[in-house]
Amino acid sequence: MCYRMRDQKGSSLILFMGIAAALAILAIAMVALLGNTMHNTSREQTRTKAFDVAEAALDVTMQRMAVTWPRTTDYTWPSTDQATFEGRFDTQDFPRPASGQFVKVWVFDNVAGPVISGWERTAPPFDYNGDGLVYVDAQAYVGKVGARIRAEVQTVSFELNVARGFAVWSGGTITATGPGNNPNITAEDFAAGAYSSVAYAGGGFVNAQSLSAGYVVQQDGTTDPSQPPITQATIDELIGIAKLQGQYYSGATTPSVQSLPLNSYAPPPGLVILDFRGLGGTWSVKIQPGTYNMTTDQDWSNPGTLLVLGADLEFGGQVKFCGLVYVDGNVTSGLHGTPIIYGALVSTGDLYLNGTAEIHYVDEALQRLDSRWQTSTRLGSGGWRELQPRTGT
Ligand SMILES: [Ca+2]
Repeated sequence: MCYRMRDQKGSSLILFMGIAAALAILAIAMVALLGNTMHNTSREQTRTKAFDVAEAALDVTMQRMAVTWPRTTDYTWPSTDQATFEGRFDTQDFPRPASGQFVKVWVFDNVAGPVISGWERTAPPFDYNGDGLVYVDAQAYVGKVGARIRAEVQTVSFELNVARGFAVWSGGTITATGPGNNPNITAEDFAAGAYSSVAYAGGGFVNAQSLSAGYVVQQDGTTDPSQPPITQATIDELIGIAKLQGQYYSGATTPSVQSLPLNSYAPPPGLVILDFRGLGGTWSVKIQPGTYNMTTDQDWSNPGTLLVLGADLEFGGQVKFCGLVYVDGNVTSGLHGTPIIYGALVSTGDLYLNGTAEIHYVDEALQRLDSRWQTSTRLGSGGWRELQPRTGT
């Protein structure tokens, strides 16, 4: 009896030890598995953080390039911008890598070009071919874990959509006068498109001996000639662009407008808006006698736009301008005024050409205005993809 009890106790002990051993092995395995899982989760969280930083860097770069597209120079973040950006990610949650940069951005063109010393690619770090498309690589390292994104970035341009075919448009009367003076309106490039130039005057023509009768007929037949060639909505949008570019003058800045060095605003951006609306009184912008070459003669590859709102414009000097002149008021050219415009002249009021004015309708110049001002950037059709991050950068 005693032996049988001892045997039973012995068997129970062995069974217990076996179970305990199995449990211990299971516990060790569980701890190892848990540790591994936690490690992987932690690494994945860090990778997500690195990706978020790289994505934020791409967003900031696209915003910066919306204001300043890298046309001709290397694209880099100013050191202050870099410091500000990095300061938004505290070092506790986003530990910095032991070596290399926390975040870095590369820009390179979609074509090969001249190799730039010290640059890792054969494609120049700006829009070398000028097609409004570049690649942006954004990389971030959080601790030892990195993430890198490559995006195709394109410019988005504002389309001016000037109604084509108007060399001169006036909401009032067009007076072209003065013996010995030869105000004339000519069409420069019939061959470039289906548009012929016309002069339209809502109030009719007065003594317009040097205007061909054929010019008063709208040629393309698709646009109502009684409507200004540029809409108010477009003007409002242009004001927004001019403000962004520091080329909008109004209110407190108007005293300086009279002496505005019009010949100094070489394109780009080629946009100046003088706005006198709502100021009370009668305003007139006079271009003083003198020579103002606002464009290279007959070079309409870089046209500009001059808008005068709520004031008259008087050409008192010899002015050469390529692009669109729009005046919400009257336009006069005095005895000494010899405006030469390659593009179009629009006046909501009367147009009085006395000096030796020449208005040359250039359709190509107006076409080019449609891609003149970049308003933003967007991802190109190639979108973005994730790449293997590079160490030691
Ligand atoms: Ca390009």
